[in-house]
Amino acid sequence: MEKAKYIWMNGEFVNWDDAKVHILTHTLHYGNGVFEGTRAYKTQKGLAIFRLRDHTKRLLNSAKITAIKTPYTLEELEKAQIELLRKNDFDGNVYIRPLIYLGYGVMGLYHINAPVEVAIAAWKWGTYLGEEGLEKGIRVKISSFARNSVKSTMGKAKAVANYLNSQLAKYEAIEAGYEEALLLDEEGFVAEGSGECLFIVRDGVLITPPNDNSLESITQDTVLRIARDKNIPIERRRITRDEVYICDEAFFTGTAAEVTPIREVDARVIGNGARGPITKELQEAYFDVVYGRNEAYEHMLTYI
Ligand code: PPE
Repeated sequence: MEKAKYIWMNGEFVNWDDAKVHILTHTLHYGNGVFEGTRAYKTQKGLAIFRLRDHTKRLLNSAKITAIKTPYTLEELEKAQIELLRKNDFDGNVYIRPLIYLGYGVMGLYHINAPVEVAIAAWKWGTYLGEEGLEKGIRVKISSFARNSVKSTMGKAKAVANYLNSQLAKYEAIEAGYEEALLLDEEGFVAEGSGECLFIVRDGVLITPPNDNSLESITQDTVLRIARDKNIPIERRRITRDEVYICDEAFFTGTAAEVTPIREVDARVIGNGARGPITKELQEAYFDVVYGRNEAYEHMLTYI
């Protein structure tokens, strides 16, 4: 990964190489921490953070869900992210990673007396599933892991602990020669990718599952808004594995993955095995939005 100059830690800008933690950091042992992933794009008017408020709100909500008291307000965290990008003086697109975690000083599961720490890093991060994937589509495997049960882990939180499951699903898919995993829920309905939400297209209708068992994805929401503006019919309902096999088009959405077409699932070719026409239209429209080329969506951008 490409280093940047500074990382924001608890209100201060620290040199990248000095942004360290103690080995008895509570989160390292027990996994209670929450994070965000936000992108900033180099627009014609300079670097702009996409949907900063929504990401920062979700960060604070995640902390609320996992019973962590964040010592900073929404406004303070937004300001910290903006200042971090200004200070680092990036010359390209950036990925921002705020992390709220429990620090050093208390051991044992009862976490409430552990110090709450906040750090924000940002670095230049290119395409998540490859430049070629964005254009030609990726190959996906239905995971042998079910998405975390809503009865035990809380999927509305972008919680560190939830990502053990995602990590193992991703690992399994890659070891099997695929590029990404698609997780079903415990009943067998599509939940989400290891770090993305799923859309399919059937007979011109755009279909994506409700967020019962997936992260409340900001990219999914953006794509749905774009589709509504384009009068593309939308269905929000559960999808089964076999329905994914026989759909006309499929794609993943996520901050990191952006809009990534899927060309194959479990050795079944999707549509004609390339990026489908509706996928292409939505992908291009998404890039127009994040790069500030669509005035109607400019309110979603925070210029640095
Ligand atoms: N589901 C999961 C499990 C998830 O992690 C993400 C984001 C999404 C859906 C899409 O959410 P949104 O970014 O709001 O559209 N995954 C992040 C993690 C990437 C990583 O490997 O780290 C991301 O895209 O930033």
